[in-house]
Amino acid sequence: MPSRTRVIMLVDLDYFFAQCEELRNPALKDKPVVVGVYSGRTEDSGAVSTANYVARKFGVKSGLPLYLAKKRLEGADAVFLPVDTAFYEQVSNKVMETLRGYADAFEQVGIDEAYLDITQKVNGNFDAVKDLVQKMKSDIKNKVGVTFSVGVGPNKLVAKIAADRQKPDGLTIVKPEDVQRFLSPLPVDQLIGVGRKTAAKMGELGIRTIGDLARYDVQRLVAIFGKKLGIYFHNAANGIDNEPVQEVGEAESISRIATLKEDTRDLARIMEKANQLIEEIQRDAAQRRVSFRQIGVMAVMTDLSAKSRSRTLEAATRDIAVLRRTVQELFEKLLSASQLEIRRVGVKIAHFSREEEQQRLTSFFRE
Ligand code: DCP
Ligand code: CA
Ligand code: CA
Repeated sequence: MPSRTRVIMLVDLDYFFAQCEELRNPALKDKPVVVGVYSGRTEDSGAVSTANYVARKFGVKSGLPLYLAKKRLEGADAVFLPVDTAFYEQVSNKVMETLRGYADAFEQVGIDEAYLDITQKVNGNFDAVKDLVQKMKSDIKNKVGVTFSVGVGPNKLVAKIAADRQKPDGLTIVKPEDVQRFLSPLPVDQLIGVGRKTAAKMGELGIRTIGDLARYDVQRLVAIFGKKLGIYFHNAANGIDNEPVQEVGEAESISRIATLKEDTRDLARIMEKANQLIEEIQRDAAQRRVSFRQIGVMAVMTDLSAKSRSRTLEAATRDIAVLRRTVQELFEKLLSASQLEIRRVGVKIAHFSREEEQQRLTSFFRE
């Protein structure tokens, strides 16, 4: 097949969890907003999931311990919120549904990113991309109310790096003839697969930028990093990437969350609500014809901190009895790790496989 120039786009939603919180409470917009995972040991133990751009000005970012975030934001009228994955997934689903309509091929990666192959939509013409992106941006602003940043290039690798260049609400287009010039000066750890350790090792070899890596002898890279990685590094640094944009086919997880009639630590009451959620999840999973390997529960405690527990099964299942039993065990565990009462409960299944891919099914949903 003759290789034709592709036009590939990466969409990455801006400060996603925090933007979702602003969406349902616009009064937050001008304040520093921090979304965190509260580990629950003490009031401030846990880490920042993400923060809006107002909070980032204070040096608050993903991964920062919450107590440090609080310290940096002292007196700034900041708002701290627990992660609400179910809500963020709703917002994400709406965005993805709309984005899909703009693509010849669509591939969601994670909750806030997607690749779009738009080659045919723009007739292979990079000069037509800007108008299309502006249309997409205002469409999603109107329909869902969120902003995102976009990178465009001749492949996924370039699109991904480009999307990081201008944020929030950014757009960076790298035409095929500009790829070398674009990549060359960037630090080598911008490439997927070059983590801190690899970057340090490359540094010892005198490789600091992607350009350095592109010029480095490929045979020596193979000798040092092995055949697969060595060749990958060489190609990536030269902006070569032939990975197609491919539909994943399934959402990554199905989850439900609900508020209890009153706060409680009574397992029977918790399971009464959880069983309702489990039934909804089962229906959803059956419709999509998926089995699942991972089961998770989450709870929002009286103090609004969020806790979660999950378990990966030996093999994929769609047995509702397994789901019920595991959910109960996970809630038992969760309760024993805290003195607090539970206010909201959530159940989630993930790690899907399609029924067709499975051997003869050994278990069916029991009603
Ligand atoms: N996330 C998290 N913990 C991390 C990193 C991210 O929980 N250490 C979650 C929260 C983010 C979401 O994943 O909102 C998406 O991650 P991104 O890296 O895309 O970061 P943001 O969307 O928050 O910010 P940006 O505007 O830089 O894309
Ligand atoms: Ca993002
Ligand atoms: Ca992202």
